[in-house]
Amino acid sequence: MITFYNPHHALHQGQFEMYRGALVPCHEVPARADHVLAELKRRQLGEVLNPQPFGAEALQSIHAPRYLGFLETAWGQWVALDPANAARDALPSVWPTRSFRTDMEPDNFAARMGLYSFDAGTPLTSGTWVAARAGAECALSAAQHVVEGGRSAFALSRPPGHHAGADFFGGYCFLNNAALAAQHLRNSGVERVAVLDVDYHHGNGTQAIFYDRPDVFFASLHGDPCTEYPFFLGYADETGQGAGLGANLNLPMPRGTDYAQWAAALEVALAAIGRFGAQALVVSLGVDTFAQDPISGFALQSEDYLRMGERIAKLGLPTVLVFEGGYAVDAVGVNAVNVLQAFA
Ligand code: 6XA
Ligand code: ZN
Repeated sequence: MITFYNPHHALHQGQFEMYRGALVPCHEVPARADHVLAELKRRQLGEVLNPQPFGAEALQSIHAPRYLGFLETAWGQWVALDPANAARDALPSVWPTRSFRTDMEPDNFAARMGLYSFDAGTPLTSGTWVAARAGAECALSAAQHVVEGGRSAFALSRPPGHHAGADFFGGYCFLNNAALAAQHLRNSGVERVAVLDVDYHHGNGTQAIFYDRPDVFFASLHGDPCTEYPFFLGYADETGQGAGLGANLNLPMPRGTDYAQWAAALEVALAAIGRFGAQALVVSLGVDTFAQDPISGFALQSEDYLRMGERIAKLGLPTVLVFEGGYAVDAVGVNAVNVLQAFA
């Protein structure tokens, strides 16, 4: 399996996230990707390449230009407010909820942070834009590899992407790497693409991006949003809208779900992807379903990721795998690479 690795990922290094009323050290740390890279190399799983550069059009295939413009310039604006800000990350603290307007862009920086985000757990740092853009280029490069006839490719993207929408960040995500890969496949002539999201958390950004489209099927296995982040999307009755009706499948599961239960839901998702007639697959590969994950509630064991990779490979589709969550830092490499090795 070829890997596209983001050489700039460590430039995004948040200090604190808001959690239960306190600023706590970020869970989404550079060591996560370092461990995956080390394990890939240890098992000699295949070439590791830097991504190719892609222009603004590639990002604009999914993201709103005004949002991209904000992300690119946000750090400079944050430091311009106060030079002391250079030593602290920017976190949003005010949001336009129901009854507020979102069609205009206030001048105030805090207001724009809120306009373009949905939580206070996602710090924007000095290197966020460069890291997120290179991470997106990993996903685009992996998709391009598959377009050129490769059976599969892994995007070792960091920061993750599946919570990011067309014009908002949150859930540690800024650019939706999986959506960018899926759209790149579409733009390259693949008519029907499926996204399978196996991260513990519902991929609300990916779902929202494709919700009214019949050409990209989104299937997600995740912790029940009644109790689990991101809470406000990911329910089983969300099946798509308009031309996209029937092209969205949510399979929420309770805390404590083990691999036997999880694998039964995977069968449901894979059968639906088969019926949809997908010609290529994008996997949002989060490994925060691991029993020891510090912020999640499923009970998967390291060996289960081998079974997961083997089963997804049986679909027989050209596949782009994109790294998402997983915070049991010491086990993230083994678990993610188990999926990749078994897939390959
Ligand atoms: C709340 C939890 C964010 C979850 C991020 C994640 N701060 N998403 O792993 O897949
Ligand atoms: Zn997650």
